[in-house]
Amino acid sequence: MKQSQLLIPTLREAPADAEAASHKLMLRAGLIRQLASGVYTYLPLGFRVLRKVQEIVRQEMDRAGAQELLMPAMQPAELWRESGRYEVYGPELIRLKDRHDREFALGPTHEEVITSLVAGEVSSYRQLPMTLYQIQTKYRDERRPRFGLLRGREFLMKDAYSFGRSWEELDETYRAMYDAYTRIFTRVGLNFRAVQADAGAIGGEGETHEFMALAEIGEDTIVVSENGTYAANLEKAEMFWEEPTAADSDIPAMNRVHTPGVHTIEQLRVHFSIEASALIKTLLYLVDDRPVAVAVRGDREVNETKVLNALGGERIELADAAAVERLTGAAVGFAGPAGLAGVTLLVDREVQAMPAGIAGANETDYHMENVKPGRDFTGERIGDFRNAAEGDRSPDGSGLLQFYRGIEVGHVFKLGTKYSEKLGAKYLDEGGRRQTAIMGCYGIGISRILSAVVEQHYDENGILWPIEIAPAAVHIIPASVKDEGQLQLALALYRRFTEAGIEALLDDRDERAGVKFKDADLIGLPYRIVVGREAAEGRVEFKSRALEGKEAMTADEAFDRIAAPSQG
Ligand code: 9G3
Repeated sequence: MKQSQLLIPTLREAPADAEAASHKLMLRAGLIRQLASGVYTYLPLGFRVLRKVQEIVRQEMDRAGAQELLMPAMQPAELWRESGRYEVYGPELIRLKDRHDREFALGPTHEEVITSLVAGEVSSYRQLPMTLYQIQTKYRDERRPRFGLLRGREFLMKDAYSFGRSWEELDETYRAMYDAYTRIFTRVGLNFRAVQADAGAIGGEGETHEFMALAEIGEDTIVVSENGTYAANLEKAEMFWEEPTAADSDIPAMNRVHTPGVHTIEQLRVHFSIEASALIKTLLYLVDDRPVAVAVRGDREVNETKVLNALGGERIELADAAAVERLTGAAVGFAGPAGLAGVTLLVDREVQAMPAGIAGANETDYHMENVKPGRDFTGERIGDFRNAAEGDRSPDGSGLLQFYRGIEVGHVFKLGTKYSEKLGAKYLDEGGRRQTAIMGCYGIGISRILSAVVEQHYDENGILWPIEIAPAAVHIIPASVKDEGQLQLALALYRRFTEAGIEALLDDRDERAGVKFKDADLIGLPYRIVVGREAAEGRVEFKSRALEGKEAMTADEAFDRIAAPSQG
Protein backbone atom coordinates (compact mmCIF):
# COMPACT_ATOMS: atom_id res chain seq x y z
CA MET A 1 0.00 0.00 0.00
CA LYS A 2 1.35 3.43 -0.95
CA GLN A 3 0.33 6.16 1.42
CA SER A 4 0.23 8.83 -1.30
CA GLN A 5 -2.78 7.02 -2.77
CA LEU A 6 -4.53 5.92 0.44
CA LEU A 7 -7.26 7.70 2.40
CA ILE A 8 -5.58 7.96 5.84
CA PRO A 9 -6.69 11.37 7.10
CA THR A 10 -4.56 11.71 10.24
CA LEU A 11 -5.29 14.54 12.67
CA ARG A 12 -2.96 16.44 14.98
CA GLU A 13 -5.77 16.87 17.51
CA ALA A 14 -8.83 14.78 18.39
CA PRO A 15 -12.24 16.47 18.31
CA ALA A 16 -13.14 17.90 21.72
CA ASP A 17 -16.05 15.52 22.26
CA ALA A 18 -13.82 12.44 22.04
CA GLU A 19 -13.01 11.38 25.61
CA ALA A 20 -11.72 7.79 25.54
CA ALA A 21 -8.09 7.32 24.51
CA SER A 22 -9.08 4.75 21.87
CA HIS A 23 -11.75 7.07 20.45
CA LYS A 24 -9.26 9.96 20.14
CA LEU A 25 -6.54 7.79 18.62
CA MET A 26 -8.79 5.99 16.13
CA LEU A 27 -10.01 9.36 14.87
CA ARG A 28 -6.52 10.88 14.78
CA ALA A 29 -4.94 7.85 13.09
CA GLY A 30 -7.57 8.01 10.32
CA LEU A 31 -9.16 4.66 11.16
CA ILE A 32 -12.80 5.74 11.66
CA ARG A 33 -15.05 8.73 11.12
CA GLN A 34 -18.40 9.42 12.78
CA LEU A 35 -21.42 9.69 10.47
CA ALA A 36 -23.91 10.22 13.27
CA SER A 37 -23.92 9.70 17.03
CA GLY A 38 -22.87 6.09 17.60
CA VAL A 39 -22.67 5.42 13.84
CA TYR A 40 -19.22 5.10 12.24
CA THR A 41 -17.47 4.63 8.92
CA TYR A 42 -14.43 2.33 8.96
CA LEU A 43 -11.81 4.02 6.80
CA PRO A 44 -9.38 1.77 4.84
CA LEU A 45 -6.86 1.21 7.66
CA GLY A 46 -9.60 0.69 10.25
CA PHE A 47 -11.37 -1.71 7.92
CA ARG A 48 -8.18 -3.76 7.47
CA VAL A 49 -8.05 -4.30 11.23
CA LEU A 50 -11.78 -5.09 11.38
CA ARG A 51 -11.36 -7.68 8.64
CA LYS A 52 -8.43 -9.33 10.43
CA VAL A 53 -10.41 -9.60 13.65
CA GLN A 54 -13.28 -11.17 11.73
CA GLU A 55 -10.85 -13.63 10.11
CA ILE A 56 -9.56 -14.77 13.49
CA VAL A 57 -13.12 -15.16 14.79
CA ARG A 58 -14.14 -17.17 11.71
CA GLN A 59 -11.12 -19.47 12.03
CA GLU A 60 -11.89 -20.21 15.67
CA MET A 61 -15.65 -20.57 15.17
CA ASP A 62 -15.11 -22.99 12.28
CA ARG A 63 -12.53 -24.86 14.35
CA ALA A 64 -15.12 -25.19 17.12
CA GLY A 65 -17.50 -26.83 14.64
CA ALA A 66 -19.86 -23.90 14.12
CA GLN A 67 -21.15 -23.14 10.64
CA GLU A 68 -21.40 -19.63 9.28
CA LEU A 69 -24.54 -18.14 7.76
CA LEU A 70 -25.88 -14.61 7.42
CA MET A 71 -29.26 -13.46 8.68
CA PRO A 72 -31.13 -10.28 7.73
CA ALA A 73 -31.10 -7.13 9.83
CA MET A 74 -34.79 -6.51 9.00
CA GLN A 75 -36.79 -8.70 11.39
CA PRO A 76 -40.61 -8.99 11.22
CA ALA A 77 -42.23 -7.71 14.42
CA GLU A 78 -44.36 -10.89 14.52
CA LEU A 79 -41.27 -12.90 15.54
CA TRP A 80 -40.66 -10.54 18.46
CA ARG A 81 -44.30 -10.77 19.44
CA GLU A 82 -44.08 -14.59 19.36
CA SER A 83 -41.07 -14.46 21.72
CA GLY A 84 -42.84 -11.88 23.86
CA ARG A 85 -40.01 -9.40 23.58
CA TYR A 86 -41.54 -6.77 21.32
CA GLU A 87 -43.09 -4.96 24.26
CA VAL A 88 -40.24 -5.75 26.69
CA TYR A 89 -37.76 -3.60 24.82
CA GLY A 90 -38.37 0.11 24.62
CA PRO A 91 -36.74 2.79 22.45
CA GLU A 92 -33.51 0.77 22.27
CA LEU A 93 -35.20 -1.50 19.72
CA ILE A 94 -35.21 0.36 16.40
CA ARG A 95 -38.54 -0.18 14.72
CA LEU A 96 -39.63 0.68 11.19
CA LYS A 97 -42.52 0.14 8.81
CA ASP A 98 -42.18 -1.01 5.20
CA ARG A 99 -44.17 0.45 2.31
CA HIS A 100 -47.08 -1.86 3.13
CA ASP A 101 -47.13 -0.55 6.67
CA ARG A 102 -45.80 -3.89 8.01
CA GLU A 103 -43.77 -3.56 11.22
CA PHE A 104 -40.10 -4.53 11.42
CA ALA A 105 -37.29 -4.27 13.94
CA LEU A 106 -33.66 -3.66 13.00
CA GLY A 107 -31.99 -6.66 14.64
CA PRO A 108 -30.23 -5.96 17.94
CA THR A 109 -29.70 -9.72 18.24
CA HIS A 110 -31.02 -12.79 16.46
CA GLU A 111 -32.48 -15.35 18.88
CA GLU A 112 -35.92 -15.03 17.28
CA VAL A 113 -34.66 -15.24 13.71
CA ILE A 114 -32.32 -18.19 14.15
CA THR A 115 -34.77 -20.16 16.29
CA SER A 116 -37.61 -19.72 13.82
CA LEU A 117 -35.22 -20.78 11.02
CA VAL A 118 -34.21 -23.95 12.89
CA ALA A 119 -37.87 -24.59 13.80
CA GLY A 120 -38.62 -24.73 10.10
CA GLU A 121 -35.57 -26.69 8.94
CA VAL A 122 -34.63 -29.12 11.70
CA SER A 123 -36.97 -31.96 12.66
CA SER A 124 -34.83 -34.95 13.58
CA TYR A 125 -32.41 -35.72 16.40
CA ARG A 126 -29.97 -36.83 13.71
CA GLN A 127 -29.48 -33.21 12.68
CA LEU A 128 -28.39 -32.14 16.18
CA PRO A 129 -26.29 -30.83 17.85
CA MET A 130 -25.81 -27.85 15.55
CA THR A 131 -24.15 -24.45 16.09
CA LEU A 132 -24.80 -21.65 13.61
CA TYR A 133 -23.07 -18.27 13.60
CA GLN A 134 -22.94 -15.02 11.72
CA ILE A 135 -20.89 -11.84 11.67
CA GLN A 136 -23.40 -9.10 11.10
CA THR A 137 -24.39 -5.54 11.89
CA LYS A 138 -26.52 -5.06 14.98
CA TYR A 139 -28.72 -2.07 15.79
CA ARG A 140 -29.40 -0.87 19.33
CA ASP A 141 -30.57 2.70 19.84
CA GLU A 142 -28.42 3.37 22.91
CA ARG A 143 -29.60 6.35 24.93
CA ARG A 144 -25.99 7.53 25.25
CA PRO A 145 -23.65 6.25 22.56
CA ARG A 146 -20.07 7.16 23.49
CA PHE A 147 -16.37 6.35 23.37
CA GLY A 148 -16.39 5.71 19.62
CA LEU A 149 -16.81 2.03 18.76
CA LEU A 150 -17.06 1.07 22.44
CA ARG A 151 -20.77 1.87 22.62
CA GLY A 152 -22.24 2.40 19.17
CA ARG A 153 -25.79 2.23 17.86
CA GLU A 154 -24.77 0.22 14.80
CA PHE A 155 -21.99 -2.28 15.43
CA LEU A 156 -20.50 -5.53 14.20
CA MET A 157 -21.17 -8.64 16.27
CA LYS A 158 -20.40 -12.31 15.86
CA ASP A 159 -23.42 -14.08 17.25
CA ALA A 160 -23.64 -17.86 17.45
CA TYR A 161 -26.54 -20.06 18.49
CA SER A 162 -26.37 -23.73 19.43
CA PHE A 163 -29.17 -26.29 19.36
CA GLY A 164 -28.79 -29.59 21.22
CA ARG A 165 -30.66 -32.59 22.52
CA SER A 166 -29.52 -32.48 26.14
CA TRP A 167 -27.95 -30.26 28.74
CA GLU A 168 -24.81 -32.38 28.41
CA GLU A 169 -24.58 -31.46 24.72
CA LEU A 170 -25.11 -27.82 25.65
CA ASP A 171 -22.31 -28.09 28.23
CA GLU A 172 -19.98 -29.47 25.56
CA THR A 173 -20.81 -26.71 23.06
CA TYR A 174 -20.56 -24.06 25.77
CA ARG A 175 -17.11 -25.33 26.69
CA ALA A 176 -16.05 -25.41 23.03
CA MET A 177 -17.21 -21.81 22.58
CA TYR A 178 -15.57 -20.74 25.86
CA ASP A 179 -12.26 -22.23 24.70
CA ALA A 180 -12.64 -20.67 21.24
CA TYR A 181 -13.22 -17.28 22.87
CA THR A 182 -10.09 -17.73 24.97
CA ARG A 183 -8.09 -18.38 21.78
CA ILE A 184 -9.69 -15.43 19.94
CA PHE A 185 -9.05 -12.84 22.66
CA THR A 186 -5.52 -14.13 23.11
CA ARG A 187 -4.79 -13.94 19.37
CA VAL A 188 -6.09 -10.37 19.01
CA GLY A 189 -3.73 -9.39 21.83
CA LEU A 190 -6.19 -8.61 24.63
CA ASN A 191 -5.51 -8.91 28.35
CA PHE A 192 -8.89 -10.36 29.38
CA ARG A 193 -10.68 -12.35 32.10
CA ALA A 194 -13.63 -14.70 31.71
CA VAL A 195 -15.99 -13.89 34.57
CA GLN A 196 -19.18 -15.42 35.93
CA ALA A 197 -22.00 -13.11 34.91
CA ASP A 198 -25.68 -12.51 35.30
CA ALA A 199 -27.92 -13.57 32.41
CA GLY A 200 -29.84 -10.29 32.63
CA ALA A 201 -32.82 -9.68 30.36
CA ILE A 202 -31.98 -12.52 27.97
CA GLY A 203 -32.81 -14.90 30.79
CA GLY A 204 -31.67 -18.41 30.21
CA GLU A 205 -31.56 -21.31 32.60
CA GLY A 206 -27.88 -21.91 33.15
CA GLU A 207 -24.50 -20.35 33.70
CA THR A 208 -23.23 -17.45 31.67
CA HIS A 209 -19.75 -15.95 31.34
CA GLU A 210 -18.59 -12.57 30.10
CA PHE A 211 -15.16 -12.01 28.58
CA MET A 212 -13.81 -8.72 29.90
CA ALA A 213 -10.89 -6.79 28.43
CA LEU A 214 -9.25 -4.98 31.35
CA ALA A 215 -9.38 -1.21 30.82
CA GLU A 216 -10.06 1.78 33.06
CA ILE A 217 -12.58 3.10 30.50
CA GLY A 218 -14.63 -0.11 30.81
CA GLU A 219 -18.21 0.27 32.02
CA ASP A 220 -18.18 -2.98 33.97
CA THR A 221 -16.51 -3.77 37.24
CA ILE A 222 -15.17 -7.29 37.67
CA VAL A 223 -13.99 -9.00 40.81
CA VAL A 224 -11.10 -11.48 40.74
CA SER A 225 -9.52 -13.45 43.57
CA GLU A 226 -5.79 -13.01 44.05
CA ASN A 227 -5.00 -16.41 42.55
CA GLY A 228 -7.55 -15.96 39.77
CA THR A 229 -9.59 -19.01 40.70
CA TYR A 230 -12.68 -16.87 41.25
CA ALA A 231 -13.79 -14.17 38.78
CA ALA A 232 -17.19 -12.57 38.46
CA ASN A 233 -18.92 -9.46 37.20
CA LEU A 234 -19.64 -7.24 40.24
CA GLU A 235 -23.35 -7.73 39.48
CA LYS A 236 -22.95 -11.36 40.49
CA ALA A 237 -19.83 -11.43 42.63
CA GLU A 238 -20.09 -13.11 46.02
CA MET A 239 -17.74 -12.85 48.94
CA PHE A 240 -16.54 -15.11 51.72
CA TRP A 241 -19.10 -15.30 54.54
CA GLU A 242 -19.33 -17.24 57.74
CA GLU A 243 -22.24 -16.87 60.14
CA PRO A 244 -20.86 -15.09 63.24
CA THR A 245 -21.31 -16.94 66.51
CA ALA A 246 -24.49 -15.45 67.96
CA ALA A 247 -23.04 -13.40 70.83
CA ASP A 248 -26.46 -12.32 72.02
CA SER A 249 -25.90 -9.09 73.91
CA ASP A 250 -28.80 -7.35 75.69
CA ILE A 251 -29.49 -4.17 73.75
CA PRO A 252 -31.57 -1.37 75.34
CA ALA A 253 -34.86 -0.63 73.63
CA MET A 254 -34.84 1.53 70.48
CA ASN A 255 -34.98 5.22 71.09
CA ARG A 256 -35.88 8.02 68.73
CA VAL A 257 -33.26 10.71 68.12
CA HIS A 258 -34.02 14.12 66.57
CA THR A 259 -31.73 14.39 63.56
CA PRO A 260 -32.94 17.44 61.63
CA GLY A 261 -31.61 17.49 58.06
CA VAL A 262 -29.26 14.57 58.72
CA HIS A 263 -30.14 12.28 55.83
CA THR A 264 -26.94 11.03 54.27
CA ILE A 265 -24.77 8.25 55.63
CA GLU A 266 -21.86 10.68 55.92
CA GLN A 267 -23.93 13.21 57.89
CA LEU A 268 -25.22 10.38 60.11
CA ARG A 269 -21.70 9.10 60.72
CA VAL A 270 -20.58 12.56 61.79
CA HIS A 271 -23.73 13.28 63.82
CA PHE A 272 -23.38 10.11 65.89
CA SER A 273 -19.54 10.10 65.52
CA ILE A 274 -19.56 6.42 64.66
CA GLU A 275 -18.34 4.27 61.78
CA ALA A 276 -20.63 3.86 58.76
CA SER A 277 -20.51 0.12 59.51
CA ALA A 278 -22.62 0.81 62.65
CA LEU A 279 -25.43 2.22 60.52
CA ILE A 280 -28.23 0.39 58.76
CA LYS A 281 -28.83 1.85 55.29
CA THR A 282 -32.36 1.19 53.97
CA LEU A 283 -33.12 1.83 50.32
CA LEU A 284 -36.54 1.65 48.69
CA TYR A 285 -37.03 0.08 45.26
CA LEU A 286 -39.84 -0.83 42.91
CA VAL A 287 -39.41 -4.35 41.57
CA ASP A 288 -41.89 -4.84 38.73
CA ASP A 289 -43.64 -1.88 40.39
CA ARG A 290 -43.89 -3.68 43.79
CA PRO A 291 -42.34 -1.79 46.78
CA VAL A 292 -39.22 -3.40 48.23
CA ALA A 293 -36.93 -2.19 51.01
CA VAL A 294 -33.34 -3.43 51.22
CA ALA A 295 -31.30 -3.01 54.40
CA VAL A 296 -27.51 -3.18 54.11
CA ARG A 297 -24.74 -1.97 56.41
CA GLY A 298 -24.05 1.76 56.11
CA ASP A 299 -20.68 1.20 54.41
CA ARG A 300 -22.06 -1.15 51.75
CA GLU A 301 -23.83 -0.73 48.37
CA VAL A 302 -27.04 -2.54 47.46
CA ASN A 303 -26.59 -4.99 44.57
CA GLU A 304 -29.73 -4.52 42.49
CA THR A 305 -29.08 -7.64 40.39
CA LYS A 306 -29.02 -9.81 43.51
CA VAL A 307 -32.24 -8.19 44.75
CA LEU A 308 -33.93 -8.74 41.37
CA ASN A 309 -32.81 -12.36 41.17
CA ALA A 310 -33.88 -13.06 44.77
CA LEU A 311 -37.38 -11.84 43.95
CA GLY A 312 -37.46 -13.34 40.44
CA GLY A 313 -38.40 -9.94 39.04
CA GLU A 314 -37.99 -8.51 35.55
CA ARG A 315 -37.30 -4.86 36.30
CA ILE A 316 -35.90 -2.95 39.29
CA GLU A 317 -35.69 0.78 39.86
CA LEU A 318 -34.87 3.00 42.82
CA ALA A 319 -38.08 4.48 44.28
CA ASP A 320 -38.28 8.22 43.67
CA ALA A 321 -38.71 10.76 46.49
CA ALA A 322 -42.52 10.73 46.21
CA ALA A 323 -42.64 6.93 46.45
CA VAL A 324 -40.24 6.97 49.44
CA GLU A 325 -42.46 9.53 51.17
CA ARG A 326 -45.57 7.43 50.46
CA LEU A 327 -43.96 4.15 51.58
CA THR A 328 -42.07 5.33 54.68
CA GLY A 329 -44.00 8.43 55.68
CA ALA A 330 -40.69 10.28 55.65
CA ALA A 331 -38.48 12.22 53.28
CA VAL A 332 -35.57 10.46 51.59
CA GLY A 333 -32.80 9.60 54.05
CA PHE A 334 -34.96 8.67 57.04
CA ALA A 335 -36.06 5.18 55.99
CA GLY A 336 -35.39 2.32 58.37
CA PRO A 337 -36.28 -1.39 58.62
CA ALA A 338 -38.16 -1.10 61.94
CA GLY A 339 -41.82 -0.25 61.65
CA LEU A 340 -41.86 -0.35 57.87
CA ALA A 341 -45.20 -1.76 56.65
CA GLY A 342 -46.51 -2.63 53.20
CA VAL A 343 -43.12 -3.33 51.64
CA THR A 344 -41.11 -6.51 51.13
CA LEU A 345 -38.08 -6.16 53.41
CA LEU A 346 -34.82 -7.79 52.35
CA VAL A 347 -32.11 -7.78 55.00
CA ASP A 348 -28.47 -8.33 54.11
CA ARG A 349 -26.95 -11.05 56.27
CA GLU A 350 -24.33 -8.58 57.59
CA VAL A 351 -27.13 -6.42 59.00
CA GLN A 352 -28.80 -9.46 60.49
CA ALA A 353 -25.49 -10.22 62.22
CA MET A 354 -25.22 -6.72 63.77
CA PRO A 355 -25.97 -6.64 67.53
CA ALA A 356 -27.78 -3.35 66.83
CA GLY A 357 -27.50 -0.29 64.60
CA ILE A 358 -28.70 3.21 63.93
CA ALA A 359 -31.39 3.42 61.27
CA GLY A 360 -33.97 5.84 59.93
CA ALA A 361 -37.09 6.21 62.06
CA ASN A 362 -39.42 6.36 59.04
CA GLU A 363 -40.15 9.89 60.26
CA THR A 364 -38.59 12.99 58.68
CA ASP A 365 -35.71 14.39 60.79
CA TYR A 366 -35.65 11.35 63.10
CA HIS A 367 -33.44 8.29 63.42
CA MET A 368 -33.53 5.31 65.77
CA GLU A 369 -30.68 4.06 67.97
CA ASN A 370 -30.36 0.50 69.28
CA VAL A 371 -32.26 -1.00 66.35
CA LYS A 372 -31.89 -4.73 66.94
CA PRO A 373 -32.35 -7.18 64.02
CA GLY A 374 -34.76 -9.96 64.85
CA ARG A 375 -36.28 -7.94 67.66
CA ASP A 376 -37.20 -4.63 66.08
CA PHE A 377 -37.54 -5.91 62.51
CA THR A 378 -37.60 -9.19 60.60
CA GLY A 379 -36.79 -9.39 56.92
CA GLU A 380 -38.93 -11.46 54.58
CA ARG A 381 -35.59 -12.54 53.16
CA ILE A 382 -32.16 -12.56 54.77
CA GLY A 383 -29.27 -13.06 52.36
CA ASP A 384 -26.51 -11.51 50.27
CA PHE A 385 -27.90 -8.32 48.78
CA ARG A 386 -24.76 -6.21 48.65
CA ASN A 387 -21.92 -5.49 46.24
CA ALA A 388 -18.63 -7.14 46.98
CA ALA A 389 -16.21 -4.52 48.30
CA GLU A 390 -12.48 -3.92 48.81
CA GLY A 391 -11.29 -6.06 51.69
CA ASP A 392 -13.74 -8.88 51.02
CA ARG A 393 -12.23 -12.32 50.67
CA SER A 394 -12.99 -14.56 47.72
CA PRO A 395 -15.99 -16.86 48.28
CA ASP A 396 -13.65 -19.83 47.77
CA GLY A 397 -11.58 -18.48 50.65
CA SER A 398 -8.58 -17.87 48.37
CA GLY A 399 -7.25 -14.44 49.30
CA LEU A 400 -8.67 -10.98 48.90
CA LEU A 401 -10.92 -9.94 46.03
CA GLN A 402 -9.41 -7.49 43.54
CA PHE A 403 -11.45 -5.04 41.47
CA TYR A 404 -10.88 -4.08 37.84
CA ARG A 405 -12.77 -2.08 35.22
CA GLY A 406 -13.53 -4.08 32.10
CA ILE A 407 -14.90 -3.80 28.58
CA GLU A 408 -17.28 -6.65 27.75
CA VAL A 409 -16.00 -8.08 24.44
CA GLY A 410 -17.71 -11.49 24.65
CA HIS A 411 -20.64 -13.13 26.36
CA VAL A 412 -21.67 -16.80 26.34
CA PHE A 413 -25.04 -18.01 27.64
CA LYS A 414 -26.81 -21.26 28.36
CA LEU A 415 -30.28 -20.35 27.18
CA GLY A 416 -32.12 -23.65 27.62
CA THR A 417 -35.54 -23.82 25.96
CA LYS A 418 -36.71 -20.23 26.55
CA TYR A 419 -36.71 -19.39 22.81
CA SER A 420 -37.02 -22.86 21.27
CA GLU A 421 -40.25 -23.39 23.27
CA LYS A 422 -41.81 -20.11 22.15
CA LEU A 423 -40.70 -20.36 18.54
CA GLY A 424 -41.24 -24.09 18.15
CA ALA A 425 -37.73 -25.39 17.55
CA LYS A 426 -38.59 -29.03 18.22
CA TYR A 427 -37.33 -32.36 16.86
CA LEU A 428 -38.31 -36.01 16.96
CA ASP A 429 -36.02 -38.05 19.20
CA GLU A 430 -34.91 -41.66 18.62
CA GLY A 431 -38.24 -42.82 20.00
CA GLY A 432 -40.20 -40.53 17.72
CA ARG A 433 -41.16 -38.26 20.59
CA ARG A 434 -41.24 -34.45 20.04
CA GLN A 435 -38.53 -32.73 22.07
CA THR A 436 -37.61 -29.05 22.40
CA ALA A 437 -34.07 -28.12 21.36
CA ILE A 438 -31.82 -26.91 24.17
CA MET A 439 -30.06 -23.68 23.15
CA GLY A 440 -27.01 -21.63 23.91
CA CYS A 441 -26.01 -18.26 22.48
CA TYR A 442 -22.57 -16.73 22.17
CA GLY A 443 -21.66 -13.15 21.25
CA ILE A 444 -18.46 -11.27 20.43
CA GLY A 445 -18.32 -7.53 19.88
CA ILE A 446 -16.17 -7.44 16.73
CA SER A 447 -16.04 -3.66 16.30
CA ARG A 448 -15.73 -3.19 20.05
CA ILE A 449 -12.57 -5.35 20.01
CA LEU A 450 -10.82 -2.64 17.95
CA SER A 451 -11.41 -0.09 20.69
CA ALA A 452 -10.54 -2.53 23.47
CA VAL A 453 -7.23 -3.42 21.77
CA VAL A 454 -6.35 0.26 21.34
CA GLU A 455 -7.25 0.98 24.97
CA GLN A 456 -4.71 -1.65 25.98
CA HIS A 457 -2.07 -0.82 23.36
CA TYR A 458 -1.09 2.82 23.00
CA ASP A 459 1.48 5.34 24.20
CA GLU A 460 1.71 9.12 24.18
CA ASN A 461 2.49 9.11 20.43
CA GLY A 462 -0.20 6.76 19.16
CA ILE A 463 -1.39 3.18 18.75
CA LEU A 464 0.76 0.08 19.25
CA TRP A 465 -0.99 -2.58 17.12
CA PRO A 466 -0.40 -6.24 17.97
CA ILE A 467 1.09 -7.78 14.81
CA GLU A 468 -1.76 -10.26 14.33
CA ILE A 469 -4.36 -7.56 13.63
CA ALA A 470 -2.22 -4.54 12.65
CA PRO A 471 -3.29 -2.80 9.40
CA ALA A 472 0.14 -3.83 8.03
CA ALA A 473 3.38 -5.24 9.47
CA VAL A 474 5.98 -2.68 8.44
CA HIS A 475 5.99 1.05 7.72
CA ILE A 476 8.67 1.93 5.15
CA ILE A 477 9.54 5.64 5.25
CA PRO A 478 11.91 7.37 2.81
CA ALA A 479 12.93 10.47 4.76
CA SER A 480 12.74 12.50 1.54
CA VAL A 481 11.11 11.27 -1.68
CA LYS A 482 13.08 14.00 -3.50
CA ASP A 483 16.26 12.01 -2.84
CA GLU A 484 16.21 9.43 -5.66
CA GLY A 485 18.52 7.05 -3.80
CA GLN A 486 16.28 7.00 -0.71
CA LEU A 487 13.13 6.54 -2.76
CA GLN A 488 14.60 3.71 -4.85
CA LEU A 489 15.87 1.79 -1.81
CA ALA A 490 12.51 2.28 -0.08
CA LEU A 491 10.65 1.03 -3.17
CA ALA A 492 12.98 -1.97 -3.46
CA LEU A 493 12.31 -2.89 0.19
CA TYR A 494 8.57 -2.35 -0.33
CA ARG A 495 8.56 -4.68 -3.34
CA ARG A 496 10.62 -7.30 -1.49
CA PHE A 497 8.25 -7.37 1.52
CA THR A 498 5.20 -7.43 -0.75
CA GLU A 499 6.61 -10.34 -2.78
CA ALA A 500 7.35 -12.14 0.48
CA GLY A 501 3.67 -11.74 1.44
CA ILE A 502 4.46 -9.31 4.26
CA GLU A 503 2.11 -6.32 4.32
CA ALA A 504 4.00 -3.05 4.02
CA LEU A 505 2.84 0.56 4.03
CA LEU A 506 5.13 2.83 2.03
CA ASP A 507 5.00 6.48 3.00
CA ASP A 508 5.81 7.87 -0.47
CA ARG A 509 4.21 11.25 0.26
CA ASP A 510 6.15 14.38 -0.54
CA GLU A 511 6.10 15.46 3.10
CA ARG A 512 8.72 16.53 5.65
CA ALA A 513 10.24 13.58 7.52
CA GLY A 514 8.91 14.88 10.84
CA VAL A 515 5.33 14.77 9.59
CA LYS A 516 5.83 11.21 8.36
CA PHE A 517 7.28 10.05 11.68
CA LYS A 518 4.39 11.58 13.65
CA ASP A 519 1.89 9.86 11.38
CA ALA A 520 3.76 6.57 11.67
CA ASP A 521 3.67 6.86 15.47
CA LEU A 522 -0.09 7.51 15.36
CA ILE A 523 -0.91 4.67 12.94
CA GLY A 524 1.27 2.40 15.05
CA LEU A 525 2.43 -0.42 12.73
CA PRO A 526 4.63 -2.89 14.66
CA TYR A 527 7.82 -2.24 12.64
CA ARG A 528 9.33 0.80 10.92
CA ILE A 529 12.19 1.09 8.44
CA VAL A 530 13.44 4.62 7.74
CA VAL A 531 15.47 5.11 4.58
CA GLY A 532 17.55 8.23 5.15
CA ARG A 533 21.01 9.68 4.48
CA GLU A 534 22.79 6.29 4.53
CA ALA A 535 20.63 4.95 1.69
CA ALA A 536 23.60 5.32 -0.65
CA GLU A 537 25.46 2.77 1.51
CA GLY A 538 22.41 0.51 1.50
CA ARG A 539 21.89 1.18 5.19
CA VAL A 540 18.58 1.96 6.90
CA GLU A 541 17.22 2.60 10.38
CA PHE A 542 15.12 -0.18 11.97
CA LYS A 543 12.62 0.40 14.80
CA SER A 544 10.00 -1.63 16.67
CA ARG A 545 7.09 0.70 17.42
CA ALA A 546 6.55 -0.77 20.87
CA LEU A 547 10.20 -0.44 21.93
CA GLU A 548 12.46 2.52 22.55
CA GLY A 549 15.48 3.12 20.37
CA LYS A 550 16.33 2.42 16.76
CA GLU A 551 19.13 0.51 15.09
CA ALA A 552 21.20 1.25 11.97
CA MET A 553 21.67 -1.78 9.76
CA THR A 554 21.72 -2.89 6.13
CA ALA A 555 18.43 -3.08 4.22
CA ASP A 556 18.92 -6.87 4.05
CA GLU A 557 19.27 -7.15 7.81
CA ALA A 558 16.15 -5.01 8.27
CA PHE A 559 14.25 -7.29 5.90
CA ASP A 560 15.40 -10.40 7.76
CA ARG A 561 14.46 -8.89 11.16
CA ILE A 562 10.86 -8.92 9.98
CA ALA A 563 10.73 -11.68 7.39
CA ALA A 564 12.82 -14.15 9.37
CA PRO A 565 12.73 -12.96 12.96
CA SER A 566 15.52 -14.68 14.87
CA GLN A 567 14.19 -17.38 17.14
CA GLY A 568 16.56 -16.07 19.81
C1 9G3 B 1 -33.02 -6.08 22.26
C2 9G3 B 1 -32.29 -4.90 22.41
C3 9G3 B 1 -31.06 -4.91 23.04
C4 9G3 B 1 -30.56 -6.11 23.54
C5 9G3 B 1 -31.30 -7.30 23.39
C6 9G3 B 1 -32.54 -7.29 22.74
C7 9G3 B 1 -28.85 -7.28 24.63
C8 9G3 B 1 -30.73 -8.53 23.89
C9 9G3 B 1 -28.91 -9.67 25.05
C10 9G3 B 1 -28.31 -10.46 23.93
C11 9G3 B 1 -27.99 -11.87 24.28
C12 9G3 B 1 -27.10 -12.55 23.30
C13 9G3 B 1 -26.83 -13.38 21.04
C14 9G3 B 1 -25.36 -13.04 21.06
C15 9G3 B 1 -24.84 -12.88 22.44
C16 9G3 B 1 -25.71 -11.97 23.30
N1 9G3 B 1 -29.34 -6.13 24.17
N2 9G3 B 1 -29.53 -8.45 24.50
O1 9G3 B 1 -31.31 -9.63 23.77
F1 9G3 B 1 -34.20 -6.03 21.62
CL1 9G3 B 1 -32.93 -3.44 21.77
O2 9G3 B 1 -28.13 -9.99 22.85
N3 9G3 B 1 -27.61 -12.52 21.96
